Amino acid sequence: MLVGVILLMEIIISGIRFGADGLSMDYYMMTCPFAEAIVKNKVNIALQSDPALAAGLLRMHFHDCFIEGCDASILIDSTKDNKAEKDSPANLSLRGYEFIDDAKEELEKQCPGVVSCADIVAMAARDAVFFAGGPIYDIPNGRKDGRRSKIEDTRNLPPPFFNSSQLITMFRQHGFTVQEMVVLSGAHTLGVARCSSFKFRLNNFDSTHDVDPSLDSDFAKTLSKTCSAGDDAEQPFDMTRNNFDNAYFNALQRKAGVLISDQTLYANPNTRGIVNGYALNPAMFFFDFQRAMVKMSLLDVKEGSKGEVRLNCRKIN
Ligand code: HEM
Ligand SMILES: *[C@@H]1O[C@H](CO)[C@@H](O)[C@H](O)[C@H]1NC(C)=O
Ligand SMILES: CC(=O)N[C@H]1CO[C@H](CO)[C@@H](O)[C@@H]1O
Repeated sequence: MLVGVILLMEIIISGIRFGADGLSMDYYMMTCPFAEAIVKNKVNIALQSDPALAAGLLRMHFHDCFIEGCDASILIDSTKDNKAEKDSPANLSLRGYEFIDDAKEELEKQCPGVVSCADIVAMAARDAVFFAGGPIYDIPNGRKDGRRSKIEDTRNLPPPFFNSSQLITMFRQHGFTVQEMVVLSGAHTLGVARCSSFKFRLNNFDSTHDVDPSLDSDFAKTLSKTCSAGDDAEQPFDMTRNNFDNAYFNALQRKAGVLISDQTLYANPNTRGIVNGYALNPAMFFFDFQRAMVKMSLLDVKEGSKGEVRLNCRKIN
């Protein structure tokens, strides 16, 4: 009897629709039962030798999903006839490609032609968040890999100088609420930005200010010092760059956000309350973050014949 009830619940849970019919929890249960475990294990091992990879994997998933949907288009290498997303300036600092290749290779050995690159990116981002100390959550799988990757599509990515209304508009176009935009920005609890992404805040900011007035003056000195090492010098978003925590939101309250697009969330009264909430309550940040991540992982996914399972993540079959 109990077994029957559990089975029934399993069926109901795996039957939950995500607005993406071809996707489900346990998608690989019959075809590649260890797919999730293989990715999780690989992420765990990789982060032990390179904790900064967590940020790379998380950002890669975001860039993938915001351009052409979560279809691993971000992984395609350019060819002589096609400049791919990868070669856009907005993407040059992405890291983690080798990790995805490595995971794909292992999965191809275990279950050839079954696990899509798009699912690997989504699972790796999810596992990276967890191993960095963030929330644990489940995502449905079954994303197919896309056949298009064009440099010009990267204009759908938000640039670092956007103010909160521009961010709100861009995220709304992808179906996200204001609160979801703010909580997803909390991904900047991991990783770094390079000086080229924020140096315009430090000199000749606008006609009346030399330095961005939304920036704390001591923190402005810290950023200038970072930039004295050149455009590629890295500035952590918060004091714990490899820990998934709410320190990012605390930094915004101190006017120590690295990008304009970070600090604007506190400067603008429409989003300040949300920032204050997450700064005060890390559990609420974690809860809302994982929900928004599941939503992001379903953006315009390709199902069935709309895509393929790439054999090499860098090349269309
Ligand atoms: C709200 C709009 C966003 C803007 C304008 C933005 C912009 C940026 C920029 C400019 C960088 C630094 C790139 C560099 O200088 O090398 C960066 C890094 C990063 N972004 Fe975002 N981002 C946004 C939202 C997101 C979202 C939604 C996620 C994930 C859910 C994300 C995850 C990351 C991560 C983890 C890093 C650090 C990467 C590393 O250290 O390798 N970002 N972002
Ligand atoms: C954001 O930037 C846009 C374009 O520059 C501008 O029209 C708008 O007034 C700005 N909004 C805020 C809240 O600063
Ligand atoms: C958004 C972003 O990261 N843009 C940078 C991408 O890389 C080029 C070249 O390194 C920089 O000039 C951009 O600022």
